[in-house]
Amino acid sequence: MDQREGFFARLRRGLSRTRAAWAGRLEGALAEAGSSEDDWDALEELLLGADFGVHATQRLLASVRGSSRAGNGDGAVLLRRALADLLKENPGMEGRRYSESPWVILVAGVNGVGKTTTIGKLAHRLEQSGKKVILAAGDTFRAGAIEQLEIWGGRAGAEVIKHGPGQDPSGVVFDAVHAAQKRRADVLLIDTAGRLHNKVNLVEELKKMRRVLGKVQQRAPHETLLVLDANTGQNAVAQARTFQEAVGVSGIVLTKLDGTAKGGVVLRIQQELAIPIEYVGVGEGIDDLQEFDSDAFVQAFFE
Ligand SMILES: Nc1nc2c(ncn2[C@@H]2O[C@H](COP(=O)(O)OP(=O)(O)OP(=O)(O)O)[C@@H](O)[C@H]2O)c(=O)[nH]1
Ligand SMILES: [Mg+2]
Repeated sequence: MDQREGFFARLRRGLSRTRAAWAGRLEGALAEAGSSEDDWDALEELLLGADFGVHATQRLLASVRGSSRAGNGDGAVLLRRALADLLKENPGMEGRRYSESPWVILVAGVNGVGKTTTIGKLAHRLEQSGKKVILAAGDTFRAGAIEQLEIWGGRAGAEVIKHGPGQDPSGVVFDAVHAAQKRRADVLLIDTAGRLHNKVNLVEELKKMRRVLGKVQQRAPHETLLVLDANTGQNAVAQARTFQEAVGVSGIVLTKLDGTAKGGVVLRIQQELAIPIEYVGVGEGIDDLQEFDSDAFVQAFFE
């Protein structure tokens, strides 16, 4: 694969399963829609099938039906426009990042969703744009987690601050902020443990990390990114609610879009949670993370 394959091409490839499963059928249903109530029901079924969720599906349908009644053009164009409009309702941070240094980003999520991989990809992107990045090995729980982060640090060219396995993650965070301050790093990315079985402890640990961060650097963490696996649908929404209540979430990273045929989950998550999607993961490679761009998403979904 060409390493310099463009961002859009990667996104398009990441969405290929979704596109193959739904784009043609949606456009087909839209070409019919309007003649009877059954046609709209068929469209609704398709949107639910692509994992847009009930709330977003109703809003999309209302918008398309409204414009269609007003005679505002063909259904497929109306759906794209409605999708793009809804996706813009919760814009991400975009240009508002990195105004303080170190800019501290806490990365959370249940196990296996792609936290460590996302940190590696993000560190690479930042290093490529000339930022100095430090990684904190805050997952001291899972065997091999520290080594995994070190491998990513090596690939991205970012130093890793670590303690031993089983040590208190808040201690790692404390040291990592000091190291980032001393070395004048631009960004500190904090990896955390994501174990499913004792959620209470996980959440308590995250709360403690946040408290420690706030003490050693005002306003830190500047972002708390929650990583969600695009394949988990409704469960992802439930996970986000838990984390949102416990530690606050500034943005979502939606990973493994390339592994799902239900890319509608992007809109569902953004609508049901009212939390911006900041990044999407479209593969396992170091270049397979993108800032979420709603227009590019809509285009890649259909074309
Ligand atoms: N296809 C695909 N795989 C991904 C993506 N992001 C992560 N993965 C894979 O998902 C698996 C788990 O990734 P990790 O980064 O280890 O996940 P984690 O959340 O850190 O897991 P724990 O540390 O065990 O909680 C790995 O095999 C990754 O390569 C993505 O966008 N697409
Ligand atoms: Mg991990």
